[in-house]
Amino acid sequence: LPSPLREPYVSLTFELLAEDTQTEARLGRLTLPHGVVETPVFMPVGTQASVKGLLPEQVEAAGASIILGNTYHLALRPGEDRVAQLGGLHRFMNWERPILTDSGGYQVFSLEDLRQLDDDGVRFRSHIDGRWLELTPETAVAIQEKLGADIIMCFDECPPSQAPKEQVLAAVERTTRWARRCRDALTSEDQSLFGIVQGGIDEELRQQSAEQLVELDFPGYAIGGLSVGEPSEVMLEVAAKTARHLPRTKPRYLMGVGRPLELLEAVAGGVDMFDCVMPTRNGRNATAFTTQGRLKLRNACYAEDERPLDPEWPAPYVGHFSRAYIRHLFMAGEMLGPIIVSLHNIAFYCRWMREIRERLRDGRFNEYRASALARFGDSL
Ligand code: PRF
Repeated sequence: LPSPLREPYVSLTFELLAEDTQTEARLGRLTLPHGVVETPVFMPVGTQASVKGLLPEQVEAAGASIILGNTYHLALRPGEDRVAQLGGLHRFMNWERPILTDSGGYQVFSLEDLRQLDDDGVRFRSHIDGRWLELTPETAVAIQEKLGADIIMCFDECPPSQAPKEQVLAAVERTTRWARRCRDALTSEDQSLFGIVQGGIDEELRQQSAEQLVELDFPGYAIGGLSVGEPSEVMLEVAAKTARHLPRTKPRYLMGVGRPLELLEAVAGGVDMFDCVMPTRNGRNATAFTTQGRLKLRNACYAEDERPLDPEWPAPYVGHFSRAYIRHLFMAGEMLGPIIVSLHNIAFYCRWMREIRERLRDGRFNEYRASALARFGDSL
C-alpha cells in the first residue's frame, strides 16, 4: 500500500477492560508482538534465558503469559551478538510468548566495588571472565534490541534504600536524562521501551520522577527503586502514590515485587505488572506457596504427609505428588524437588493473579481482597 494508507505497525496496545470502583485496581489487556497478556499479571523470572529448572511448556502450562529476562546476565554470557545470531531470545530459549528484558541498571548497582559510575553510564568487570564492560543508556538499548524482547526497559539508577535525599534526587535526575537517551537511541519498531520511576520513599521525588518521565511519553511505566529493604507497608504506599502520577491508559509495572499479598495490595493501588524471583527461589529451597499458607517442606511434619502440596489449587504436572515424597526429594538432594516446587509456585502465582482478574471482571475485587487479607494474614 502507498505509505499514507498503510496501517502504522503497533508494537503495544493496552486496553482497560474494567476499573474497580472502590480501589485503583484495573483489569487490562496488553497486546504485544508475541501475544496477548491479561493484566494484572505476574511475570516469572528467566534471568539467564531459562526459568530455572523448568521447560518453556511447563512455564506456559503453569499459566505464565510473559516472562522476564536480564540484559546484564545475557550480555555477559552468552553475549547479545550470539543470541541475535541464533535468532533472538525467543528462538534461543524456545519461548514463543512475550518477553520483557530488564536493562541491567539494577543488577549492575548491586556490584558495588566492581563499578565506575558517572553520567555517561557504568563500567564494571565481568564476574565471569574479568573483562571490562560498559552499560550506558545507548548500550543497554542496543543490547536489548539484539535480544529482541517485546518490552525493554530504560537504563536507570536505583540508589540504596538508606541513601540521603540529595543522592536520591541526583538519581532521579540522572534517571530522567538516561531515559531521554534511551528513548532517542531506540530504533526497533517492534519493541516497546518503558520508563522507570525512581525517587526512593520520598513522595515529592517520586512525583517529580513520574512527571519527568511522563513528559517523555513512554508506552508504559515501571515503578523501580522499591523492595530494596524498606518495610512492606512503606513499599505499598509509595507504589500506590507513584501510580497516581502515571497515565491511566498505560500499563504500570512494579519491579521486583513480591509476596502474594503484596501483589494483591499493589493491584489495589493501581499496578498492572509484577516480576519476582520469590516463587522460583523459594521453590528451590523447599518453600511452597499454597492456599494453606507457606509450607517449608524439609520440616519433619511432612515426612508422612500424603496430601498434595495444595489440594485446592493443584498445579499442572505436579499436583498429585505427596508432601512426603517432595520432602524426601529435598532430603535426598534430588533435583526433582526444586523442579516440582518451582513449577507449583509459578502456577500458584499465576492462579493468584487469575483470581484477581476474575474478581475485577465481576466487580467483587475489594470483597475478595478483604477476605484474602483476613484468610492469609501474613502467611502469604
Ligand atoms: N530498576 C531496574 N530493575 C529493577 C529495579 C529497579 O529499580 C528493581 C527494584 N526492586 C528490581 N528490578 N532496572
